[in-house]
Amino acid sequence: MGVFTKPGPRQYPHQWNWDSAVIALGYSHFDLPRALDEIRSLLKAQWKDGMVPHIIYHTGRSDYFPDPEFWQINGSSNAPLVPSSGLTQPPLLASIVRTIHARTPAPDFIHEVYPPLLRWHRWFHTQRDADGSRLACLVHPWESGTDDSPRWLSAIAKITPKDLPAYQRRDTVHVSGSQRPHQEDYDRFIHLVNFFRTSRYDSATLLAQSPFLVQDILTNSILHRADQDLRELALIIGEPVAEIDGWIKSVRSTFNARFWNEEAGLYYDYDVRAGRSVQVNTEMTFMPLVAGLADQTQADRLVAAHLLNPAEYAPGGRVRFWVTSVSQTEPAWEARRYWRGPVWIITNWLIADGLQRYGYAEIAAAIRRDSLHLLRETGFWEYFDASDGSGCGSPDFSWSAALAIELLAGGT
Ligand code: 2M8
Repeated sequence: MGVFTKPGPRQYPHQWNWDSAVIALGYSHFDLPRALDEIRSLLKAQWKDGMVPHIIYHTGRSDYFPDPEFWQINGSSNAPLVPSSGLTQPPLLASIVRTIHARTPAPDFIHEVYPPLLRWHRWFHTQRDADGSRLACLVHPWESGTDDSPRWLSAIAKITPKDLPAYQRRDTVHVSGSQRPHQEDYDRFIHLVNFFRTSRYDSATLLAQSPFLVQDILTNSILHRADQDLRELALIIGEPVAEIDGWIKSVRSTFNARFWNEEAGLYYDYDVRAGRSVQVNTEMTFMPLVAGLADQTQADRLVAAHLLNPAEYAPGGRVRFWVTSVSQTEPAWEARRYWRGPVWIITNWLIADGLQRYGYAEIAAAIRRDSLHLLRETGFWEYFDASDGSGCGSPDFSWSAALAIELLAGGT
């Protein structure tokens, strides 16, 4: 679209946060200026408090719902000039910027984007810190990037939608409803947005009162890895690192106590509102490997007992391809409903990266091979049925294409 790239031509006609980070990585292989522009247009919508929003509507309304007006972000004094959503998404960006710079040095660009990146990370570690741990909280399943995951079912089941604004769902126009969230869950998503806009997106109110408040292993792993990459960017341009070191130290000292379940040998999300661990086995359990947050014994258990188990994740039983997004042992597992079981190229890429760090190069290679096989045989789909490899969701999906380039170039 000139300065930004749609995740999918019809289903997702605006700019999305973590999609754009990955898309920029794809562009960087053949058009560096275009990659940097993608990142610039994402940061252009940064809120005054530092949040980088999850959807940016550079081109105004479309047939996507929620439309820009629905968010009512002007109720907040922090809103940017560009229309955006009032939520964020997993902060992959600092890591992507570091990777791009490592391949093709772009020091002026680092000078340009370091301050907004630092402010975004600071926002996560302060405005979304519910307990002084520096772990980030999410207030909506959309912020997790995996909104339909069964890991959110117990938390959203407690939400009873009330006084819902009139709205017309559009996500089932271009993609079959059987591959999209259930209607009762969608109503809960809208109930939450309605609460946030009434609260004028005030962070303190959200932390105190949002009916959905979780500490999530995907976001916190990505953030912790991104903090380490942000630190490297700071050193490149001679900026102080003490504040970042404080976040890194604090998260390292609390992450395992909060998320690791010794009995199951799995990482679980934590429902802050309910004050308990969410004992649902999804592929997010492997994400702490991306950030170096597991010790080798934990990593070995995750791999031997879970990743290699055909009853859970390994190809061989019901699934033929790495890595089903949810363990097949979960009652909510579904082959084709999004974030309930299908294979996603973005999470495959992240898991392979984590495995490589812990000495599992062969399994990492198998996951990358399966990813490329699915893309080659089926096309650039948004997600794939792990049992037969067929494509689901949006066709011509941008991060699938971007990661095909990255994987073919041998990137990890
Ligand atoms: C999906 O989420 C959007 C809402 O943000 C949707 O369902 O309409 C998720 O897969 C999310 O991770 C992704 O960023 C977005 C665009 O690809 O689609």
